[in-house]
Parts: sequence; C-alpha cells; structure tokens
Amino acid sequence: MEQKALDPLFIQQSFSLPGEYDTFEALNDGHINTTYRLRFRGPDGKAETYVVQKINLNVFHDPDVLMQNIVGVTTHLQKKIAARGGDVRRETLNFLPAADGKYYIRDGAGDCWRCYYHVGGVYTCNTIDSEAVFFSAGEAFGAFQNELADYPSEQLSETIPNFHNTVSRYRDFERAAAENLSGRAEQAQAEIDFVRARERDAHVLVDLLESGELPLRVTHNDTKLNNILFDKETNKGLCIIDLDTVMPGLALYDFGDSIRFGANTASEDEPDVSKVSLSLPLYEAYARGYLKSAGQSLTDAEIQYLPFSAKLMTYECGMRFLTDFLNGDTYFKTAYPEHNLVRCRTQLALVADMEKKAEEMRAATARACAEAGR
Ligand code: GN1
Ligand code: MG
Repeated sequence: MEQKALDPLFIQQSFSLPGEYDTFEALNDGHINTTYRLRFRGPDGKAETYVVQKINLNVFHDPDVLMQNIVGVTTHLQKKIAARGGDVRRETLNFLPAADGKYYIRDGAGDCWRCYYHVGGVYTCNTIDSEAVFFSAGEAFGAFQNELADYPSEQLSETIPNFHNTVSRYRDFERAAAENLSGRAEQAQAEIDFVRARERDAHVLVDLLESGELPLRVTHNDTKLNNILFDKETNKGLCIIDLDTVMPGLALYDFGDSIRFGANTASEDEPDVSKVSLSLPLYEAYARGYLKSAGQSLTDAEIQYLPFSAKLMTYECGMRFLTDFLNGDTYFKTAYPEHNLVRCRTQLALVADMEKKAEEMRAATARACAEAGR
C-alpha cells in the first residue's frame, strides 16, 4: 500500500490549527488507516497535539457518511460524559471541523484526512498480562455499549455492509479460494481445510439474529485491546477509539472480538503458533468487567453465547486474513508477503485452543455472571 507522508502545514491550514509546527510522528497500530501524531507550539510555548488520520478509501468508500456516523456518536457520548461530570476532552474523541464544516478534508491527490485532539496521559497495549487492566477493558467496552444504547440507530449508516456477517464472510473466503488470485492457495491448504471444517459455525449467530432471538444494538465492532486508551494514573479504560465501524450489530461481536485479541497469550502476528493460547484468567477477567457494566442489559440468549462468540470472532478474523492472503493482500496493511497467512495461523490456532477449553470458558462465564447478579 502506498505511504504518502503527511503535510503538516496543509493540515494546519485546513483545520485552522493555531501555533507553530513542531513535530510529527507516524503511529503504526492499525491495519486500515494511516495515523500520525502532530504537534504545534503556541506563542506562550504551550504545545497542542492532534491525531491526524488518512482515511482508507479502499475500505471506507464514502467519507461523508463515515464522518457523519462518527461525529454523531462522539457528540452523543460528549453529552453523556458532560451530564455525569466527566472530562469530555479525554473520555471520547473530539474531531475538528474544516472551513466548510465537514469533519475531513480532501487533498490534491484525492486523499481524505481527519483530525482530532490527542488525549494525553494515556497508554495503549497490544498484549496484556494484567487481569486487572483487562477487567477494566471489559468495563470500558460494556460502558460504551450502555452509553450508546439510546442512540437512534436509524441515524447510523452501515459503513461496511455485512461487516460481521460470518455467512457472507465465508462466501468471500470460498470465492477467494476458488479464484486464487495470488496463486498461493496451495501454501494455505491446511488453513483452507480448517476453515471449511467449521462452516456450520458461521451460521449460528446470523440465524439467531434473523429469527429475532438476538437483538440488534449499536456496537463498536472492532473491540481490539489497542482501541482503548488507558489512563496512566488509574489504569482504567478511559476512552474508546477507532469508531469507523460503530454500526448496528450484536453485543456478541464486541465481546468476542475483545477476547480474540486481548486474551490471546501471543500477539496477532506471532510467527511461532506454539505461543498462541487462550488465557482463561484473562477471559474471566474480561467477562467480569464486561458483565459488571453491561450485564443487566444483556438477554439470556446473549449471555448463553458469550463463550461461543469468542471462538466465532476468532474464526471470522482468521478467515478474513486467509481471504486477503488468497486475494493477494488487497485489504489489510501487510509488512511482508506472508503476513496475512501468519496472522491467519495465530487466529486458527486460537480457535483450536478455544475448542479444547470450551467447558472452562462456560464455567468462567457462569462465575462472572453470578458475580454480576445475572
Ligand atoms: C482491522 O483498523 P484496525 O487495525 O483496528 C479491522 C478489524 C480486524 C482487525 C484485525 C475496518 O482493525 O475488523 O478485526 O484489523 N478493521 C476493519 O486486527 O476492517
Ligand atoms: Mg484500530
């Protein structure tokens, strides 16, 4: 993927940012957008820092709709935070409008950029071993879901249609395997077989949603651990970021995806799959935190499928990495040719480990429920 650098002065002018340009640095966490931290210094020497992102138009085709969603959601959150006496500038993102009132700008090359105030005094993590911090991640995503429970979902557009529709994801995977555009299908035969052997799983939540047994809610849909800013002083989950995929969805997508990423004992692209496993203590810590915040609003059916959702979201993600590998790396940013296959392997190894630990996951969920009064 092409990496056009940010032009600080163009950004400054476009968003009317005060002060004198100081520094910028690239932040490399996400697989989709390109993110920078940009700093300006005022005449009094005081610095103001912003986060500037180039929107990936290959993934998000309509930046107007995307930013309407995000600003709608952050405005809603800002009101809630203010009403409970919280810190509006730190507990959610605050985007800046450009001169035309839109929350993004388009440069001469057709690229779109957005800008929000940087939140200070925080850290992010890609892996975690602290149960207390992961508990707090669960609390934070549960609280996020609660605060959006009354958001008018008809005002939200589907920024990526069928994003967590595992049946349509499976179809995309089979198409990629049949077309084999990259010519690499043979290299991934074991992974293709693994995904095919579990096709039935792909239907479970889709069917329950269709039959009305699971409710549609406003959900985040990308609840990776590194999408939470943790407060350096309190170690609490302070601010949820990466709001591109906030859409109507299942609570189970959010729970499952958090476990997929955060309760893995290895990172998402660990080449040594023997390091991959589900940490049961981390699973239980997250479930306790999530149920503490959101437990009262979940239905019995949602609670019943919590452990399954962790496996399903891991399966989905593995299938998406595999699909992209077969297609020739056209979706996720990759750093080397086998990157998507390596990522796929960690996900499928985690699925296999979760299958072995299904009973323990159920028992841990039951304990977390009892603690939350469910
Ligand atoms: C992408 O944008 P980022 O890196 O937080 C992807 C998620 C995947 C994730 C896997 C819009 O998330 O769906 O689960 O990579 N986001 C999009 O790490 O496709
Ligand atoms: Mg992200």
